[in-house]
Amino acid sequence: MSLLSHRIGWVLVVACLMMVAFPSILWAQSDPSEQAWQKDYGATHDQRMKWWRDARFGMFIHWGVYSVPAGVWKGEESKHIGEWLMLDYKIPVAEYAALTPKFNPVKFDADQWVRAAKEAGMKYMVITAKHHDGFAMFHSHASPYNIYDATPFKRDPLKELADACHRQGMKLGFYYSQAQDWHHPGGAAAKGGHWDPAQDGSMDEYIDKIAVPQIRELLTNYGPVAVLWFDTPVNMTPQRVEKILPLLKLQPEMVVNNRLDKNKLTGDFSTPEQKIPDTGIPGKDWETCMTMNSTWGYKSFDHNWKPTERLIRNLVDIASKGGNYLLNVGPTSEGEFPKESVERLQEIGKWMKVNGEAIYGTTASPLTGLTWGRCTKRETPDGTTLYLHVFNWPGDGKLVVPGLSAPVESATLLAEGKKLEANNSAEGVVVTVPTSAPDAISSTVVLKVKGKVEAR
Ligand code: H79
Repeated sequence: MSLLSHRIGWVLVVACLMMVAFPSILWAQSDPSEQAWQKDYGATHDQRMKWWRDARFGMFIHWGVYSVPAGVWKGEESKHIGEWLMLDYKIPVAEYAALTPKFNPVKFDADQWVRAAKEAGMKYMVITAKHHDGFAMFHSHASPYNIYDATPFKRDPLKELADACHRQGMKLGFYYSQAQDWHHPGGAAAKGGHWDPAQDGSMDEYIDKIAVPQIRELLTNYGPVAVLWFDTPVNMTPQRVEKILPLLKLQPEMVVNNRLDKNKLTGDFSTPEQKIPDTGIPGKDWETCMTMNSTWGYKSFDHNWKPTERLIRNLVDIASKGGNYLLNVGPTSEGEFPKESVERLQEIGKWMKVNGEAIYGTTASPLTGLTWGRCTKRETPDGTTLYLHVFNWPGDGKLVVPGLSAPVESATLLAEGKKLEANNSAEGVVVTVPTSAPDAISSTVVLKVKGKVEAR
């Protein structure tokens, strides 16, 4: 009996040592879904997500052969998102494919795109490698329906972009429509299914012959891939998902979004589209993707541009809830960003140069319901820094942080480094601020307090 308990004791000691030496054991046990989809990964979810959580801001790029019609089909202006034109008008496969000779984006300059993202303060970019129209924006050997083989361009923009990202220190991700493919036989189609017999075929064969080899190409031929972004898992059965999962290990540091399978069992982060969740998504990493006008793929007549103020305040709002902002650009068929996007990126960049510290590497606000704006947080070994993002500058020169009782150490205006007076009071912390706002869109007050500040 005592021998048995002795043995059990040793087993426990060894188990504890294992958990200390290999904490991923604990992590894998605590999250069975992750254990299932990424067993044998070198890095854990938290390790792989570190840069992504610090980044907070990225660029989405929707670029494809749909930039040629640019939302117009046979003289009619489509009411819907530009990259859905083929489904929208049920364009036969051959007729849509006849657009490819007109796609010659000679003005494409990868370094210029990366520079525009970088100057806007974005830390990563995710570009459509293949959207639902099935057209690959890279030199694929799995299908000749790609920009290298099927257009006069005869270049591989993803290779050029990968090299430019590498040169400029930008993380690169690929969007890949794994399920919907309106060109290759067997690919899925949402909303009513196929409209051309050329689309009919076995989806399993499509997965084997197109999706799997193309994902392998993307994860093999372009250097480090930081993000893989799947979309619309129409008819993605567990068996089909199983064929794609092993490929993810080709990039063991990569993070993956949650749209590979219908049940969202895989993925490192959630993906609210065109909306910001009211209170973030507690306990989850998430990224809001959003357009600057009303379309992802370029539409020549979409002038519904969001003002820069909206875009900056969205970024702040998202950071205050612990999420990332993936802001879209839809380049033209000549290979250029629309000038409205360039202007906005530059304006955001100007703001980020001053206020970036209050965004990068911060976490969700412990304070909510702030009438004047938002808050982000950074914990330091000796206390907490709260970044107060003030949208509505107080006319009376008193900025009140209601309910905050942690002892104030200092308050400064981030823009000028100017020291401000701040005091604890019965209603919370009161900061005395200049009468006019340093920035009409959002000004940052840096408030250092003692100890931790937890959400109430
Ligand atoms: O890639 C972008 C979109 O094309 C894709 N996800 C982002 C990132 C996306 N997939 N689905 N949706 C967006 C929403 C689908 C809307 C639709 Fe429709 C409503 C599809 C069919 C009906 C709009 C209206 C497009 C065609 C008709």
